[in-house]
Amino acid sequence: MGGEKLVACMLVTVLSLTLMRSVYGQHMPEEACSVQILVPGLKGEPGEKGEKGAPGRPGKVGPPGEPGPLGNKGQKGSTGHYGKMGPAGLKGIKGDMGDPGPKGPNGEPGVPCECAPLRKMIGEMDIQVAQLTNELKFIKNALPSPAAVAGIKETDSKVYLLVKEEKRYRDAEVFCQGRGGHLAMPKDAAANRAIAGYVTEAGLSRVYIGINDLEREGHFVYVERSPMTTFSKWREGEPNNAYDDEDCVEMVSSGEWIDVACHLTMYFVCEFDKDKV
Ligand SMILES: [Ca+2]
Ligand SMILES: [Ca+2]
Repeated sequence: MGGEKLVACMLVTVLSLTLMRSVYGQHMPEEACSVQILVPGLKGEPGEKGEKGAPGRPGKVGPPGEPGPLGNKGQKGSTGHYGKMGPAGLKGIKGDMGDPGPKGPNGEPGVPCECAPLRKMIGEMDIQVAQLTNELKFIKNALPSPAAVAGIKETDSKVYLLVKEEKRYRDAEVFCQGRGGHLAMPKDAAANRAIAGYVTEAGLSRVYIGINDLEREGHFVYVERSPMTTFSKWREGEPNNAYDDEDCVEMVSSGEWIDVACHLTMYFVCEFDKDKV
C-alpha cells in the first residue's frame, strides 16, 4: 500500500494543475499526502460482443385483453340424452265415436229344450207388458191423481177416461182438453156401448158426454163443434129442453142420452184419440 501512495503523490505533483477533468478521491492520511486525487485512466477499446445470455425468467402475467369478435356459428351437435319425463298434461276433449267394429263370430248353439210353449207365453206377456206400460204412461200424464179415475177403457181407435170428479159441463170439457182430449163423443153404437159399459162397471148412473146445443137451441153438435152423425141414443122423450135450460147431455148407465142443465156437476168421461196418446 505504501508504494501505491508514493506513486499517487508523484502523479499529483506533475499533473494536478493541467488536467481539466479531475475527480476527488478518498482522503489520504495527512502524513502521506495532503491532497490525493484518483484519476481514471483512458477509456479502453470496446470489448467483443458477448455471447447471448441464458433466457430470462418468465415475466408476470399481464392484464386480460379485450374480448375478441363473435366467432362463427358452430355446427349442430349430436342428439343429447332424453330428459326426464314431464308432468302429465290436461285431459283432452272426447273424440268422435269410431266406426262400428266387424261382426263377431256366431255363438255356440244353445241347449235344445221343449221351450216352444214357454216362448209363446213369454211373447204374449211381452205384449201385455207393452200395453200396460202404455196405459200407465197415459194415466200418469193425464190424471191429477189415479184415485180420481176408475181406470181407462179402450176401443180400436179411442181411449176413454172416466173422471171421478164432479164438474160442470164446461169445466169437464176444459179438464179433458187440458189432457189432449174432449168429453166423450159416441159417434156410433159400438163407441156408445163401450162408454156405457164403462159407466156401469164403475157403478155410476150418469156422466157428462161431449154433446150440446149451447149455440143453437135444438141443434145438437159434438163438443169439438163437428156436426152430429146419424147415430144418436136419446132416451124416449129427450131431448126436451126442460125449463128452457137444458143444453148439455149426460149418458146414463143404459147408454141412453138425456139433455140436462149445463150447471149441474157430475162425473164425466173424456176421450182421446189412440194415435195421440
Ligand atoms: Ca137445449
Ligand atoms: Ca131433458
